[in-house]
Amino acid sequence: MKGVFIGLGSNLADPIAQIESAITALNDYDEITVIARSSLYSSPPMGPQDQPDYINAVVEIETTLFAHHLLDALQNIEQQQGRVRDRHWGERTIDLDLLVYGNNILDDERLQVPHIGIAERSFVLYPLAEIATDITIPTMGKIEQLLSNCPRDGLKRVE
Ligand code: ROI
Repeated sequence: MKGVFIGLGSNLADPIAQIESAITALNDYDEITVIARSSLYSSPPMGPQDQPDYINAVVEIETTLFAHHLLDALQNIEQQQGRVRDRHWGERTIDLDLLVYGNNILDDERLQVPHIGIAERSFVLYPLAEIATDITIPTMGKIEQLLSNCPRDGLKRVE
C-alpha cells in the first residue's frame, strides 16, 4: 500500500530522540519502508497547558501490512519506547497515529482512518503538507483547503 502517513508526537524524555527512534523502528520492520519524512516541528500542547511543548513530525511509508496490522506495529513501537500516558490529553513519551491509509476509509472500534483530528491539528496538517503537497484526504478534501482553515497556532519548524 502506498500513500500511508503516520503522525508522530512526543513531549517527554528527549522528544527529538523519541521521534527519531520511532522512525528508525518503523523502517526496521520488513513490511514497512519509510519513503519520506517531514521536518521536526515544535508545538504548544493541545489539551492541558501545564505540560511541555511537543515535537511533531509526519512520515510517509509504503507497507504490505493491512491497516489493523500496521496499528499493531505502531502500538508495539510505542510500548518498546516505554510509552507513558497518565492523563487524558496529557504528556506522553511517544504517540504514533495512523493518519491516512491510501484512499481507504475505516471506522471501527480500533481505527478511524483518515484520523479524525487531522483537519483541526496544525501539528499534523503542516508537516503532512510538507511531504504530501497535493494530497486529497478521503472525506476531508484537498490539503490546501484544509491548511487555509487551520491557523498555525504557534507551530514552528525546528532548525
Ligand atoms: N499537542 C501537540 N501540540 N502535539 C501532539 O502531538 C499532541 N498529541 C496529543 C494531545 C494530547 C491531543 N496534544 C498534542 O495526543
